Amino acid sequence: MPRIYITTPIYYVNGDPHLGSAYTMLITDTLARYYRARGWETFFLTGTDEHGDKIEKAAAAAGVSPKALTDRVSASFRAAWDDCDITYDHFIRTTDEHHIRYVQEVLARLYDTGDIYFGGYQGLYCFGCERFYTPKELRDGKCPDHLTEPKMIEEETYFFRMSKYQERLIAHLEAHPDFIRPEGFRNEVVAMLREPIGDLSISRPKTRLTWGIEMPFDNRYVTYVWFDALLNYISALKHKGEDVFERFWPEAEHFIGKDILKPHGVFWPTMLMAMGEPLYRHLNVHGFWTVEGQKMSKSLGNVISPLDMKAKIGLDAFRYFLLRESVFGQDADFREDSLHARYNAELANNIGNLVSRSLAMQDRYFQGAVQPLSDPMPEIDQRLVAAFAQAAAEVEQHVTNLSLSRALEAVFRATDHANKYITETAPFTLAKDPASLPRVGAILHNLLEALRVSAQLLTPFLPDTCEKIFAALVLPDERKRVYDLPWGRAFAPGHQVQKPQALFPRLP
Ligand code: ME8
Repeated sequence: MPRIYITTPIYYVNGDPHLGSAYTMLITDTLARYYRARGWETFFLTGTDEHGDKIEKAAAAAGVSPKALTDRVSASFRAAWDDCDITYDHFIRTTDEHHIRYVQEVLARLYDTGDIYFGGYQGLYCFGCERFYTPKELRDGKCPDHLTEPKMIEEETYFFRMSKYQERLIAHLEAHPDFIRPEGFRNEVVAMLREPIGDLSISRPKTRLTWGIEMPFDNRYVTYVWFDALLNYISALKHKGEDVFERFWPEAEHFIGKDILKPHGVFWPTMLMAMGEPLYRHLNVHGFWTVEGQKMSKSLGNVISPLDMKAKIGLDAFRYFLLRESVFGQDADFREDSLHARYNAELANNIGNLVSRSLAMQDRYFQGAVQPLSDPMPEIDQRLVAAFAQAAAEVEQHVTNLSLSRALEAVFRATDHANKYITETAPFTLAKDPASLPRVGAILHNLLEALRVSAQLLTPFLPDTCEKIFAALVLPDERKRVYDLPWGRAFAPGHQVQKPQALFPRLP
């Protein structure tokens, strides 16, 4: 059985879940649902990143201990993802005992092998990013992400001998051209590797920061938050058991936003090399969302909350919009008018309308009882079957390439075709003549099949909606999951389907 290990970044607990983190969660949740439904062994990990200066400062500002802050915010992240029906298999916190032990074990091991050593350091540090910047990486002397001037810091520190693995990483990228995807981000990492990457400072003196994992060989220092955080991808699996780790590593598909490319594209693979572990399969990097053309920020008051969106338009509509509107790897803009337009045109008029018209006619003309198909099928019916077969093939291809919007587009082309089939075959006119009722029954049977296949293809994207469609079709669980069930085999004549409920009421 094929296996996949899907991960999200672990989020800092100095903020709340928002459109950006929700987007990463929705992409990964959709993929986890997709692969699980197709019988892959799937492990889906998310969690919270809780150490470091940023968190210590946020706790001080809130007048609480770091532990109290992290407990509260981590729980609120978890609750938000639960409310969004994110089907993660494990939620890791970097303050979990098992994670701390694992980080210390790795540190001790690399210290013994000589890949961690003590030295002096001077550099420009951005506290927002929790990392040092080279002058070249700055824009007008400022951190390009936070637009603040980094601080010059001079201290003694433990280093991770990252430079030792630079050549091996370059060779790996050459041998695995899609290791980091899409290509633009791979090229960015390749460019970083053209310069000497140097060694990585991985400790912070307790005189400056206490909220971190203590270095096992020197209690005057805590561990740099990125060295700690990246290890979550392995500590979580080990926590579940050595067998789980053996099964899922290195089947990792990491998903991140473009802001954290360097830690994942340079620090993490070199750490894995030093640890003697195989590298992850892919680093999948998505773009950033803006809101009505502007960067999302608390001060602008334009932060979009996934739970507000759930209350406003429903979870599936929010999921649909984020997945349909963006191209993986590119930036996207969240606009109320696009959301409104897509909701009405695609959810209400296309799929919503197809479901309600088909089931309403089935109820009106046959009291919900399924009728036989035409044998042989007329050309127009065969074309409908072909449209859905094509959608199924395209979904598979696009999901594999992470083109989730194109996968959705492919299904919606088929449902659009089904709506046109209703107009062209006009069952509502035929039904006026009792002699035509067998043809009406066959047309409606085709439409029920169209609904079944649509729901099957859309389940990972619109889980709640598809559950409602399956419920109305009264299909047993095992038949929902058979992807190669031939057209016409799902519903025996006489099978009772139910009346529709409005899936996506039109927005005014
Ligand atoms: O970086 N558009 O955590 P973080 C799209 N703790 N995605 C966005 C976004 C936006 N406008 N804003 C944030 C960290 N994201 C570290 C990660 S992993 C070992 C440690 C998403 O809370 C996107 O996935 O700052 C981005 O990479 C992540 O949130 C950053 O989350």
